[in-house]
Amino acid sequence: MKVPGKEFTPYGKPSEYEADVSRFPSPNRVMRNSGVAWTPLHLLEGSITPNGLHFERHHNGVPQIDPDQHELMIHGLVKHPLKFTVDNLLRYPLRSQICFIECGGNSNAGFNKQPSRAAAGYFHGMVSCAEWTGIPLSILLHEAGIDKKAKWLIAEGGDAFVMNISIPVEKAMDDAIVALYQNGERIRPENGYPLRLVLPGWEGVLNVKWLRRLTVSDSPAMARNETSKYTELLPSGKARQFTFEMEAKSLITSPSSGMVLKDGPGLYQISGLAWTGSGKIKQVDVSTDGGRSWAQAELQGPVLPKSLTRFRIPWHWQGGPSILKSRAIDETGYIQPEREVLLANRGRHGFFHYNAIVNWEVESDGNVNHVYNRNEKENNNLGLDASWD
Ligand SMILES: Nc1nc2c(c(=O)[nH]1)N[C@H]1C(S)=C(S)[C@@H](COP(=O)(O)O)O[C@H]1N2
Ligand SMILES: [Mo]
Repeated sequence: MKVPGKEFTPYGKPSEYEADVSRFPSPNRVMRNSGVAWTPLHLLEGSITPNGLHFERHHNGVPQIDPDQHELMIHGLVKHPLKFTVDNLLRYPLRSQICFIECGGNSNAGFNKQPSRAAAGYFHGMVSCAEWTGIPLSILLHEAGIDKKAKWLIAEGGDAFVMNISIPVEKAMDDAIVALYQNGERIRPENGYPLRLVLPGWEGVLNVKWLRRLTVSDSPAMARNETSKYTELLPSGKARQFTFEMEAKSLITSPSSGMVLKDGPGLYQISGLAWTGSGKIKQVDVSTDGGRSWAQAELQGPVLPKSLTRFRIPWHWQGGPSILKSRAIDETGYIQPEREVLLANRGRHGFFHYNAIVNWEVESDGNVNHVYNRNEKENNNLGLDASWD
């Protein structure tokens, strides 16, 4: 460079050459403001999601909330109903926690009969990881003095959907946060500005954005998003409900679907993400021969509970066709299942909590594609098209 560079900027942006690194808004939305925008996991490294790329899932758009007008109310089965402005809340002791948020509908294209042609992030990118800073909800509940009969909290958002959902009091008293900051700056409007609930390790839908009300109750609300949606219909005809914790999952982000190994045979690095709502990831195994043999990947430390954990392993690609898989094991001993095992247990009407092992096939010409296991019998030809909801 022989000439002076550009001026200072008040708020930095990625290089103009990185314009393709963007969220992917869901197509085929029935309503313009209801849907998702996926995080481009395949275009990112490390384990923290930049704020502008955190996935978005809204049921009726992003409300514009003036923080000076916003209030949070805690009432119901409490001794002292309380109301807080954002300024009131900022005087409380803050706590930061890095954790992932994952939509229960993440990866549910895996229920489809045909493998998804989408890039890894535009198929599995309803998960992101950030450092959330806010007030432990237990502090506010102690101040309100919750009744012994209290079992549930009904959390309500200030969006036009007026999202409401029930949260067990134990989780609220354990590690729930009323978050104000996301990766050091105030939460982005898309992710809940000025306030959201963060329930580390629990299903995305419980992390109520634009939080305005917590009603302490002895029973759940039986709201739309815990009855008709975010429950999983099983082959028995019964549905699982209140499936809060996200089970262990992993995904190779590079190389992954849609990429091309342009340089031909030789040494590559396999890199991916693993996470579990149960605590820490203990081990990630990687196979390059469709699951016949496995090797243990290196986990990037520090391995944090309920957070995205980066794993990496070198791979010498011989040039022939090869099927890459990753398999997460968490500290409870839970092992990420193969797709046929998940489908045998859960059927294909469930839509939510799809966490099966993912296969990427590297073809001889270096093209990478999503495939299902060769031996898998498509014995359940229901032909469902999974949705993000
Ligand atoms: N108020 C409100 N909160 C909400 C939602 C919503 O539509 N309205 N969507 C929920 C769902 S389904 C998910 S997966 C997460 C997504 O959080 P994010 O958009 O910050 O990634 O927010 C949850 N909280
Ligand atoms: Mo969700």
